[in-house]
Amino acid sequence: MCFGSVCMRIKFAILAAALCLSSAAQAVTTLTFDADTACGLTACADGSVISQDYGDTADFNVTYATRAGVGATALIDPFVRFWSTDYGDLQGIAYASVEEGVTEIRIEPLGQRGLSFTAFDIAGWFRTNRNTSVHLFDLQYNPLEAYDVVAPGVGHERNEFVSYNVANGFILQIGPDAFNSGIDNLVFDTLDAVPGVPEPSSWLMMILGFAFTGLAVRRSGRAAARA
Ligand SMILES: [Ca+2]
Ligand SMILES: [Ca+2]
Repeated sequence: MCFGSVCMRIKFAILAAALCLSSAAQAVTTLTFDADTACGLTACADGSVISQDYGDTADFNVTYATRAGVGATALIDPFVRFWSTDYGDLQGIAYASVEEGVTEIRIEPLGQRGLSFTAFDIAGWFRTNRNTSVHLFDLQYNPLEAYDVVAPGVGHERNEFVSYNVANGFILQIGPDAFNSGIDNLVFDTLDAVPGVPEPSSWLMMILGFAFTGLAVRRSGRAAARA
C-alpha cells in the first residue's frame, strides 16, 4: 500500500528498475533474407543483390560480398544475391554471385556491446551434390575456425555456435561454390545480452530510485508517528 508522494516515488523506483532491465535487453538480429526486406526499397526477385543496409542496426554493421576464393582474395562482386527457393527447404536465401564464388558476410559491432555469433542455416541448390566449407575469420582475416559442411539439396543443415563471442567482429565465408550454397537464418547478438543484468549506469539509476523511495517511506513513517 502507498500514499501520495510516497506512492509516486515507489512508482518512480519501479519504473527506473524496469527501464534498467529493458536497457540491457537482448539485441538479437536474425538475417532471414525475406524478399520484402532484404533488397532495400524494392522487393527482391531471384538474382537481386542483397542490400548493404540489410541487417544493420544501432549495434551492428553487416557487409556482403562475393570473393574469388577463401580468405582476403579478390572481390568478384561487391554483393551477394537473393534466391527465393530451390535451396533445400529454405525460403529466401543469400548466395554467391558467380559459380565457384565465396559468400562473405562481415559483421562489425558498433560501440561497446560486442558481438556473439549464434547460428546459421545452409542448404545446397536442389541440383547440386557438392558440399562446401565454412570459414570464420576476424576482421583482419586471421582464421578463427574452419570446417566442411554437407549442404544438402533437401532440408538444410543448422550450424550452431555455443558462446561464440567475437568482441571485435568477424567474417563468415562459405565456399568454394557458394553459388550452389544458400545461407539463411544467421543469428547474432550483443555480448552483454544477459537478460535481466543491468548495465553499470542502470544499476546507479536503480539504486538511486530505491534509495529515494526508502527515504520517502522513512519520512512518511515519522510524520505518521507524530500525527
Ligand atoms: Ca551494412
Ligand atoms: Ca529465409
